Amino acid sequence: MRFSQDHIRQWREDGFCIIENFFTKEEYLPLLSDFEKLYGSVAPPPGQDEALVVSPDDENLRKLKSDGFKIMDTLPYDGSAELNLISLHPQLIAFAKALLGVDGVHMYQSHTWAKYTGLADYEQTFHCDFNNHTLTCPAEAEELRTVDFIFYLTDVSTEHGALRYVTKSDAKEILGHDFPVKGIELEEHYALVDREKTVAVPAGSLLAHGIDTMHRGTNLTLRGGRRFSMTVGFKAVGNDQIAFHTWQAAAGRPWQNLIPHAAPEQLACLGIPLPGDRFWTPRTIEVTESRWPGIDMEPYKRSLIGFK
Ligand SMILES: O=C(O)CCC(=O)C(=O)O
Ligand SMILES: [Fe+2]
Repeated sequence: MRFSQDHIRQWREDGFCIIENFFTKEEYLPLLSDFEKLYGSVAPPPGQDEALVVSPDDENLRKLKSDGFKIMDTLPYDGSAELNLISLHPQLIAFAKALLGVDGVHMYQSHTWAKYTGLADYEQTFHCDFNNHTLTCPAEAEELRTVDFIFYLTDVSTEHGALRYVTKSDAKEILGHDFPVKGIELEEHYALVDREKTVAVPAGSLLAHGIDTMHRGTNLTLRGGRRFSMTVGFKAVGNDQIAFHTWQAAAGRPWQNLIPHAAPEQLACLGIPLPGDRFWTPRTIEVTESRWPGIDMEPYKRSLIGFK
């Protein structure tokens, strides 16, 4: 296991926990060439790769903010099987289950995100992420919460747009409540900044938080700097309150980069029933096998044997 009881306790109490070097070099280094292929062409050229200085009344500000979200993709990725499988890494799944205290999880979000110095304004005010994950509010019951992972494929220093956060107890003390729907006044924002912690970590590190935590993105300031990360969300199986992507939303997406390479436990996180589920019959196995050439249906077939 790459996590401990102490990490789980920290996540529950503070809302955040960081595990440095969660992924090995062998796991994250190959993904750098995927990121280069996907985003290398948008990297600002010399001369435009310096810290962006924008004032709050810059009329371009809205565009510069939205530009920051452009250099992102959603699973399945137009890249290697390794890139497609990293957000379903068995240790990530195990950690999500342990944090939520459940036996089964679904992955409901998986993004790549490349940030470059000078490309966009990544500076954010303190916020919680629940607005686009639920129509109600963050849950209190442990198993109904969400696990939102961010992991980094490049080293992150304060000059690489390190995420800042405030622990739940500090946020409550400063704001006088833990009622995230209220929004943050500028004065409160600066009080949170005074108490913030910085996620400056080596490549391969993992940050776990939830949709009820106060955090913010910041600008990259190092000339020619880049920050490659992935954002991955898990919820308990059957938690219909939480959603982000609909994996089935469009035909023709590059699932062949993932499905034939994944184990049943990884596919189950996308909603594909585990072997032994009553969905699987000789016919559904045959049709699924011809839809996804190369998929290993043996475990599903073996689970049928008892049926016959
Ligand atoms: O990328 C980051 O460091 C944080 C971004 C963030 O919090 C957001 O976009 O909601
Ligand atoms: Fe956020």
